[in-house]
Amino acid sequence: MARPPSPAPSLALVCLLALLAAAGPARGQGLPDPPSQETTIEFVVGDSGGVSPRKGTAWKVQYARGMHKGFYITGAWFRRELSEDWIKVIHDARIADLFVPYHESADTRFFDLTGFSFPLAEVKAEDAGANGILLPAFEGDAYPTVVREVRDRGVVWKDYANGVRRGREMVLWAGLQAGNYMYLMQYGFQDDGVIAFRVGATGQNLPGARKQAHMHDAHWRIDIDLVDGARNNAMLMTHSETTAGLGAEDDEQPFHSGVEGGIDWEPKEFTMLRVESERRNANGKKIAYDLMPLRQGTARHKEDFTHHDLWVSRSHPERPLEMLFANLPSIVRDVESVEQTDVVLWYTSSSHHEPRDEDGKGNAGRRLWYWDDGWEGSALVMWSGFDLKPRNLFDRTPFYPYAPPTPAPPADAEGRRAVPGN
Ligand SMILES: [Cu+2]
Repeated sequence: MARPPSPAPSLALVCLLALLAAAGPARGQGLPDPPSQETTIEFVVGDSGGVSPRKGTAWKVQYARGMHKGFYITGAWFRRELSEDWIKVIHDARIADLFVPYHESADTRFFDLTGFSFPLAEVKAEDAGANGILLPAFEGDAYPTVVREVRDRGVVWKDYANGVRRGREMVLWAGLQAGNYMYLMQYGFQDDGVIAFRVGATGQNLPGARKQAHMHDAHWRIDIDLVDGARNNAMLMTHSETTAGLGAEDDEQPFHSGVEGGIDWEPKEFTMLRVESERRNANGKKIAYDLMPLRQGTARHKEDFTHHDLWVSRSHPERPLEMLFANLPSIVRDVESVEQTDVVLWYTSSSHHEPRDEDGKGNAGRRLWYWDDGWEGSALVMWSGFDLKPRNLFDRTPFYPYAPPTPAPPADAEGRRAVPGN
């Protein structure tokens, strides 16, 4: 049972947050928006799967940190095969805001990204773990803030004929030091072309409201540029099935009748967004990516930018308010086309934080001021996010050891070839 915060802790909280916000960007972090950096990874076919001359896949990723932006992606390109050219997937992908409304106090509704000047936290060897490295500090920064890990992500296929393959991913992450709280901003670039977008909420519960339940809404903005970013189509995928019959249908339609807008995620429809390019794979199918939600629940608050879960808009980098999630209802008001153009996907993923004793303990640590509760402990990380999953990007199962193609039979003098079975 949560209790309403008393006036005194609220005042202390405001003072603490103001101090933290003021102290934030100066400490060890120089430029407000240092230049992007780049990292690459090659996932080689190796022993378990693949036929010569297939060598493997690769990612090239550009990333940055910035004021009111946290840690974000400024470009991502994928190679289906090491000998092929890069295929562009992402122009810019970021958390546009972190909105944290508390359940019981009307004035405790934080915009943790755009409302404060929170810095990225320093990372050390113990952050990186056994399979990680610290990426070089951004220009002007006194310490590194980004970890790059190469993780085993478990089995990606297993079948009766050709054994099994374990997948890998390159994970880039950084912590946004949001006052008492910490957000892990994480992007996983997988060997099969999937990008896993995750935000983890951890750190110390709010001083003055340690036990008060609240929502951590991550508002994502994905400017996808698939192959040719100026010519992408936004589609809506739905599934329909009732308990009255045995059949079911799946439908693909232009998103929101082909124009900007916001829609709701419907659990029984398996709602997802699809972005199609004009380029086709070897089977003649359009190369696309699906935005696949991973959800524990759907947050709705008074604020109108929380009234839908999935939005699509047209990219307008020249408009300064274009990056603000809270401005989305205005951004889509002119209902521009989202067909054959540069589209932006917006998605909200939420973690509902109901405090528990595992989050920490009062009267356990040093008191910072007279009425301080002497809190010690850290809320265990809670994740939310989504996947961007390729569709018909490959011509066949990645890393599967298909047999080499059967050589064509010799042609006769007229150029005719014998057809097997005839
Ligand atoms: Cu929380």
